[in-house]
Amino acid sequence: MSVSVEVPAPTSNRELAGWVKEIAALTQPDRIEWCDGSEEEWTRLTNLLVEQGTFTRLAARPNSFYATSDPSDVARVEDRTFICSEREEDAGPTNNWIAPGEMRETFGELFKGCMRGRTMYVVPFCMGPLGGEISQLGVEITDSAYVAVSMRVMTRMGDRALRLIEERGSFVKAVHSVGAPLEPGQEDVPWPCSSTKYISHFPETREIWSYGSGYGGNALLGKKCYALRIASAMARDAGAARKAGESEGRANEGRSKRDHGEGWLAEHMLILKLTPPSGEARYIAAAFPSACGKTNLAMLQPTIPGWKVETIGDDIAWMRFGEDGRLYAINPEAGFFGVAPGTGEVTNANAVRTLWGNSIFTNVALTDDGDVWWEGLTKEPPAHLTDWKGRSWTPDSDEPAAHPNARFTTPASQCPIIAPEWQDPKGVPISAILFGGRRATAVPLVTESLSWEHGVFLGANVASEKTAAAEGKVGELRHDPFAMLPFCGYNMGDYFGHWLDIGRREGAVLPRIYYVNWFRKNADGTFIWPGFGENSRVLKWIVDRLNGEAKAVPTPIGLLPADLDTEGLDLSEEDLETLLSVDRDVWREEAALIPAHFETFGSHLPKELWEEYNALVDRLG
Ligand code: GTP
Ligand code: SPV
Ligand code: MN
Repeated sequence: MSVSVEVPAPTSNRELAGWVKEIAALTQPDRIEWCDGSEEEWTRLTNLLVEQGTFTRLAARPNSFYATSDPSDVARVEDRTFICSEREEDAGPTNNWIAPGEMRETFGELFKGCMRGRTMYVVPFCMGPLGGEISQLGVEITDSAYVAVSMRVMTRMGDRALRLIEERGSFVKAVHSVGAPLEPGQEDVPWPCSSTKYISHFPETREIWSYGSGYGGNALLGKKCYALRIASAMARDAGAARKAGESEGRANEGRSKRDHGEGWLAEHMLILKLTPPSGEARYIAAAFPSACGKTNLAMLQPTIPGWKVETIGDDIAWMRFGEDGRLYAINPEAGFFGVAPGTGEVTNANAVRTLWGNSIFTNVALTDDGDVWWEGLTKEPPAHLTDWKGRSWTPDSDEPAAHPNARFTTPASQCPIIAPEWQDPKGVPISAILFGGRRATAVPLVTESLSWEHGVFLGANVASEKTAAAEGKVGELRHDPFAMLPFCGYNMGDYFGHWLDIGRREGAVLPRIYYVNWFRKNADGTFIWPGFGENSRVLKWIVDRLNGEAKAVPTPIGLLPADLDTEGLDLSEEDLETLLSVDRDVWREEAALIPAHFETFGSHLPKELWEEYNALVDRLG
């Protein structure tokens, strides 16, 4: 750690040193601190956050802290998130776009002096195991100690990442400010932020600039901003460079040589390891939109005897082809930034056990004896709480005690079922990919795709009811292709094409693709499928299919289970029938929604997806 605006940067990477100097000149912080990732630093910064009133130390959990945000800063701000590609067309119809020149001009003004009165933290980090071939490096400059300590949980942060940056030379530049400069003598607030917000990405120069928010997805820039938006563009460019004979086009400045091998995938996916009672372990990746069950599935406790699930990752997967033609996935993160409400002994005991200490809790409720609570943690709420807005709360209160998007930040290594190979730099070979979302109607419990192309078609048509993970109206149905709608760093039509290209790779041994839906509802609005641990029945069917041991029935939309294991399940015949059948009339209506969705991508939509659409319409008759 070194403190001062004057001291030379503790790095031999001149580009990094120069950039830090440049950002400091622009933002004018009182101090600069280079984060080393040490225990000492964590203790000092968490103490500082307690002193400042951002953190409350939890009496009931070692080395753990409670924070509440400004009530206006609780989720990702999708309408303030921008892809600043040179050409608007490259951002595509699903992203907000601002021309990079214009955005830089705005930031030149906005960031001028924005760190006055604050400390600027320089946070070197590595996404993925340190030194791994698939891993990537970055540096986040931030004026928030909350962000610096959170990055230590969520990424491999500090000296070792800095040494790798010096070895490799290249890194992604990420600048973050809460946008709340302090005048001399002005007192700080526990959660500084600004009503002006920009979460901006420059895919061509691999830069991220974020202003005005302290919330995870807006401020921990290694996560969604880098590991999905920037990384998806890197992954596409790698394939594009290959296609262009590795010579021209996008092979320019700011890109590492490693980008020019072969296309890869940066996805909003959990990774789990599933071991049958007898037999070979399989690795499965699954993409569901935000707050639709990734963390829960990643940590699932099977209800069927003898089956074992272990966790590799709960939110993001990077996948590359191995020499054997299989797709190998790593979890680029080191921690879980999980939805608290609904996480309890019954639904996700493994997450609850992960949270024993060394964790940060944001926008949950505080108990009178210095612990945390949220809806669903226990069946009965405590008699008295302090809610996330700091108000006295009892079970009679009108509002929930925790914000619906309250989150925990916790080290992945603490998960009792973390797979021993979760940090293997080579990654794990993926056998199946699942897509899914929240659908009260129409969509069966599980459908197997007919081919890779059909699987891509299913991914392109993911639709889900909106959740509290982003600002906006909860419950509205929206298309969320591949669960990547808010996270794709380039034209989503081209992204579909990239997935099709992956399938055409010579010698590829591709995962099979499935579509799942845990959220089918009865007329009275209750979930039909019990979900959570019972989802292991669906995973079992999938693995049995991969092994050629389970039967499927062909339907117009794909293959449905003929022999799902329902032993001991408390579900009526009628409900099972609803979950495992296809209503042609309903599906004709579903199919009728596809053309308008596809047309938004214009000429960027691969023709193969129109062919899949036509084939579906034919099969529906
Ligand atoms: P992000 O971190 O936002 O990407 O979310 P996620 O996809 O990891 O979602 P998570 O697993 O945290 O689940 C979000 C909410 O869905 C929680 O309140 C869960 O209790 C609920 N949920 C998860 N799995 C199931 C399920 O199988 N059935 C039902 N009914 N609810 C579920
Ligand atoms: C999500 O919203 O998908 C999350 C939380 O996983 S955030 O990091 O805020 O994006
Ligand atoms: Mn997520």
